[in-house]
Amino acid sequence: MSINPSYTLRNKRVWVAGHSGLVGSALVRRLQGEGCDVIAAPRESVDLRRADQLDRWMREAKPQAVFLAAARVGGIYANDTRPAEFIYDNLMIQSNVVEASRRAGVEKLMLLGSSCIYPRLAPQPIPESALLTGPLEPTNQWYAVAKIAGIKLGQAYRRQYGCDFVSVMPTNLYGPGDNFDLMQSHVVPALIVKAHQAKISNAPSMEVWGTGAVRREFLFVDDAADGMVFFMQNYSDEGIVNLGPGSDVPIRDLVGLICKVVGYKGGVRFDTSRPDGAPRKMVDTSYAASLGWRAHTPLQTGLEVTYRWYLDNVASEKRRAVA
Ligand code: GFB
Repeated sequence: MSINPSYTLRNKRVWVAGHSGLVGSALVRRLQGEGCDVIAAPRESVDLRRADQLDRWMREAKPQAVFLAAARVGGIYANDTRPAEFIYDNLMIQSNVVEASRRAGVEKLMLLGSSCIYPRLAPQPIPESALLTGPLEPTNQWYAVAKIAGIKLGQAYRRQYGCDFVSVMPTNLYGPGDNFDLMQSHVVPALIVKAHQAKISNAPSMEVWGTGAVRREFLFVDDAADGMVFFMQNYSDEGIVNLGPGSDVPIRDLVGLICKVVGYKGGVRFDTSRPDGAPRKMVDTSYAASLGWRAHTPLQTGLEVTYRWYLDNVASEKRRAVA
């Protein structure tokens, strides 16, 4: 039985681990309508890689439900150049949060994975059953291995201890609160920065990494948060659930869309010395749909909201720092 409609977040103490990140901040926004008490672990005193610090905080905070949205994340360059951080930090965060949640008697926990857990050449769209059926994409294998271990942790704790721990796998995420640092970011925030800077400096062209031919599927982060809350309340099984909008685009078309949203009319230079990463990773969302959830936000709308957030929160900060 996959559906367990009985879990309610109302009046519960709900810990959003990673509350200030892209997904965590969207979850905090989304949970405002659920009548729960959202709690956060202070970053200064609780390093989730440290079991002792986490245990101390858990004993006082006593969360009843946990969204594990804390992770070491980044785009293709960060993943490829900082493999140790991506595997170590994520393994530690997941192991500590899962074990501390078991010890604290947490009623329900949701782990957040990623579409990069699937084999590089998985069938498209990728069904949940493709997990562990082939070699991973080399640029993010470290992160992927840690995320697969997270899924397996949740499944093992469910089997051995009867913990109600579930996992969802969103495809590439973007939205307000994203990381706009070009050396760490994913493609959407990177191209927003590049198109914006090219526009304000009247540059004849902007640089795009790779060939532009690979395809990606982008899920607006508020849709992802909505899906996470939905499955927290309505799903209780060891099988993973893909979250995505159900359509993907070549990077070349994403560039065109972002230039339109930003209002940049110059040219594009593809730097093919940069890696492309996986040729395609569009997830099969039919399982999520059969359980009653779909994403709503069209890509252009999500990009417009994200660009507005960038102008109000990142570009304006930079202008103030220069003034
Ligand atoms: O979003 P992204 O960094 O990560 O890159 P992945 C997606 C595609 O966009 C790649 C191209 O083909 C990049 O080469 N791209 C073009 C750019 N211009 C840029 C740019 O300026 N910056 C960036 N970052 N990319 C990530 C994984 O893979 O997917 C993570 O590394 C995570 O671990 C995430 O799993 C979902 O989609 O290739």
